[in-house]
Amino acid sequence: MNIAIVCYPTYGGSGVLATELGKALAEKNHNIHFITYQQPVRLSGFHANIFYHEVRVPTYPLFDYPPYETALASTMVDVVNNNNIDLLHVHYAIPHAAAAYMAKQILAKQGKKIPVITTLHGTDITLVGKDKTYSPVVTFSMEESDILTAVSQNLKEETYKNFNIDKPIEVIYNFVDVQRFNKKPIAAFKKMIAPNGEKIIVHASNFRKVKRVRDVVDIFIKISQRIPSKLLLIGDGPDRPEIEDYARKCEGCGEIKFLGKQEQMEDLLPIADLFLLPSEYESFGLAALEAMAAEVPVIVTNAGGLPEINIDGYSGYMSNVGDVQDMSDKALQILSDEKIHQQFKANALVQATKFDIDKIVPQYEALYNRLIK
Ligand code: GMT
Repeated sequence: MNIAIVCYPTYGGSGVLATELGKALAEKNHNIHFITYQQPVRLSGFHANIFYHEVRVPTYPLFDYPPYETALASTMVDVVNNNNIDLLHVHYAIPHAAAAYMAKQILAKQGKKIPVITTLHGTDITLVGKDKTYSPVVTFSMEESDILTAVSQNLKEETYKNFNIDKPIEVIYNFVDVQRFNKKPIAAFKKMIAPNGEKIIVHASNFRKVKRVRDVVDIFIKISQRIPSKLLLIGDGPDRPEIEDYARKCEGCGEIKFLGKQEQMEDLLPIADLFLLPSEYESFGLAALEAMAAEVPVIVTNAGGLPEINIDGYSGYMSNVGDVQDMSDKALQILSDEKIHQQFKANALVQATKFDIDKIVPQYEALYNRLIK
């Protein structure tokens, strides 16, 4: 099949998932055409079946806001026409689903019928999409997509709760390439971070309010008062300056390292002893799943779709949003007993395997086959 994938190229989970999906499909001999404004972060190296089409947005003095959506729809039309595309798969509804609708109409006028799949990822529904500034367009473009998928059961329910739509939503969970993430920790790297065998705690996100990164620091402070440990904060975003400031001032926070954006998560995660994701909401929590695939137990909130991927007391623990005390108690329970820690590590891997790339990608392929038939 010739498939066009539209996504955000940045470090957010939706772009990561879309890129990994495209790469996996290319391995299965499909031709994949990524359409976005920048090379996606996880798309590096050459693959004979992968093509990247950059959306250029010419500016003009009149434009205070360059019309990205128009440029994107026009690029979609161009890519479909010139590459014999069978279907458009857009990730994150805003503005991709609306742009796909526009492209579809233009192509229909030219006599070409192109099916559109929209995958909802989370904030396109729960945070941004339901805002009334965007809601009418998001509702309409979801209805007009040929197939609508959500990355968790919770996101499906949230979509029906927040939008007046009748369209069926199919749940296809996010996935992880377990084989790639389940690597032996790089000993030299571990030694550099934790020279005296300290426990390594990791958090990775885009440092937005919804991630509650300050809770990560507070949980860490409580852990480090009892067990020598280091905290690696991976990623970047609007809350980072405030968190850095907080981490500089607090007692015992000298053990916190800000690594910024990192591409090779499969090299970093295996050195971790515990992963923290105390978010206010996660439709899924791909970062936690990647940690679990690297055999790292997770402490997460019981918000959104997180209970669908983490089993409380098995692959990690879950607490109420903001309950820093509970999360640090549970972290200490895992970290202070080697036998328990090893058991949680093994369970995390078992749990991650349920979302392995080999189980999920065929679900998308089946959907595509159904659609083009
Ligand atoms: O978490 C973010 O802010 C990024 C966002 C995105 O769209 O890139 O992530 C969402 O999609 C990911 C991939 O499906 C999910 O794993 C995240 O849970 C989800 N984030 C939220 O729901 C807050």
